[in-house]
Amino acid sequence: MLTLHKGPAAFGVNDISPFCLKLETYLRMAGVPYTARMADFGKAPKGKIPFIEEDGSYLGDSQLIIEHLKRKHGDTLDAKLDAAEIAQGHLVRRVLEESVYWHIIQERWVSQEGWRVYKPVFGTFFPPGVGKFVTPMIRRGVTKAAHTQGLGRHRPEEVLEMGKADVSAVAAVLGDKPFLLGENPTSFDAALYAFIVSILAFPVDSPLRKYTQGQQNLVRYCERVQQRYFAGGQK
Ligand SMILES: N[C@@H](CCC(=O)N[C@@H](CS)C(=O)NCC(=O)O)C(=O)O
Repeated sequence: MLTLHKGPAAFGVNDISPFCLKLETYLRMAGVPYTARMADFGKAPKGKIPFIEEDGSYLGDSQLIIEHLKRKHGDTLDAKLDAAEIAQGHLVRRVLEESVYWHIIQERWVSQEGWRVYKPVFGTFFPPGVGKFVTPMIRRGVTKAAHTQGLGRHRPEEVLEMGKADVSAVAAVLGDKPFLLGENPTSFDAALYAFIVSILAFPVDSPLRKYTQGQQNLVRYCERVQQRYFAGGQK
């Protein structure tokens, strides 16, 4: 049995980490049995979450884990995709993971209002009493990382325009299809759901969240995926 090491559920979704939520969504879409537990970063092979444990071995990185699971269990979700569809899915996934992710970081870690809401939830990673002391230090590190990545150097109105451009591009690719690439879910939907719902669910009324709420196809898509794969409740 596979053990998924993940973050806590919050804000009505199964994980505060979009990468953990992506992997958990994939596991559910592909029908891979698993048990879930709160991650201990000390055991993370790459120092990040999610990671999995199988027969005493640990593997990190959501995408490397998905590739491993495809090899092990077969690839029912993506088997029928042609090269152009795989390329389109890949591009959307990379926009979500490499760009939209940093907007989520801005909203939760850098913004004062976001941090006020996020801090106590993130603090649940740590034993009682410890979170209060370590989270400000971690916040300084994350804010520095946002600066190094580049998004953190821009003015708020510039950041917003960049975020809106990403969200509207993703919304345009989805269009009115039930799933990103057509009638059926593929592995790329795990990323689409995880990153967009992470913007929608975070309960701070930021301009980017309001903009995303205005993309009705994305909102309905997240509701559909949540209903189909997470209606049984959170792990
Ligand atoms: N490429 C990795 C990214 C995972 C990632 O960035 N996870 C974040 C949480 S959402 C993390 O563990 N950050 C801790 C750190 O960067 O030290 C994946 O796909 O799993």
